[in-house]
Amino acid sequence: MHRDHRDDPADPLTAGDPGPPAPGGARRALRIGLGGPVGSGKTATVAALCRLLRGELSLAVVTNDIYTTEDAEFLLRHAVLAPERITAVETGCCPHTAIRDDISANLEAVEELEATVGPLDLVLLESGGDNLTATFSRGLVDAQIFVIDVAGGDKIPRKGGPGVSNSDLLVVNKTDLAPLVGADLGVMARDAKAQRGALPTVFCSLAAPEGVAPVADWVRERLAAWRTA
Ligand SMILES: Nc1nc2c(ncn2[C@@H]2O[C@H](COP(=O)(O)OP(=O)(O)OP(=O)(O)O)[C@@H](O)[C@H]2O)c(=O)[nH]1
Ligand SMILES: [Mg+2]
Repeated sequence: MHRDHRDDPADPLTAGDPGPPAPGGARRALRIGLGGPVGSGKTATVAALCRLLRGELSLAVVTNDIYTTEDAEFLLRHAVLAPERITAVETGCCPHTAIRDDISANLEAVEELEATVGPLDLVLLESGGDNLTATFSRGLVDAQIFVIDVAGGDKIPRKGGPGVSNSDLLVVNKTDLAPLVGADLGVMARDAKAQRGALPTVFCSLAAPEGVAPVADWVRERLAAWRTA
């Protein structure tokens, strides 16, 4: 018999998960995961989202790095949020293990943030940079963004994988570099559509002012839907 893993309090995937929200999404913050290959622009996206949304939302961030806390330090150095709103998880293992298989350290980090700086509207969780197969457990995040970049080659959407094909939002970043690396954005758009069907894809350059705007618009839409769920 099929069972929703959220039903099982002993399930290691969801231990500590507060479960679905109360009507109006008031019980806890919306959790959005950002995954994608090394260097595609996940931290840059988190930083830009924080700068754009911090005036309108109560935000917090959890970063994951394998051996360091470098991404959290970057966000702290650039003061994108107050320091108490940024937590680093040092995974010490393959990044996708900590976001998919044993999510306890990340869940603990989110719950600690909710307890210390809450109530929060939104928690962004950045995965360590990984390959095309990384995905977040649905017990950890409510929605996931997969960030790729044009410098990896315009073949990446065609190669598929769960992040490219099934993420709730595919971000194709660094469009400013397309002419320099010979990436055809039209090909990337066509292949992304073929892999994703109706799921949304946005193209952006975080090197441009307000370049994160299409991602922020999508986050606002998700949050509005969460609040009325
Ligand atoms: N030209 C250009 N550079 C970018 C853009 N977005 C990010 N970068 C640069 O790309 C590099 C990697 O960006 P990060 O945000 O650290 O990438 P990441 O995905 O978080 O990397 P890991 O966490 O190490 O996997 C940095 O030097 C950024 O400044 C963009 O749109 N255009
Ligand atoms: Mg990063």
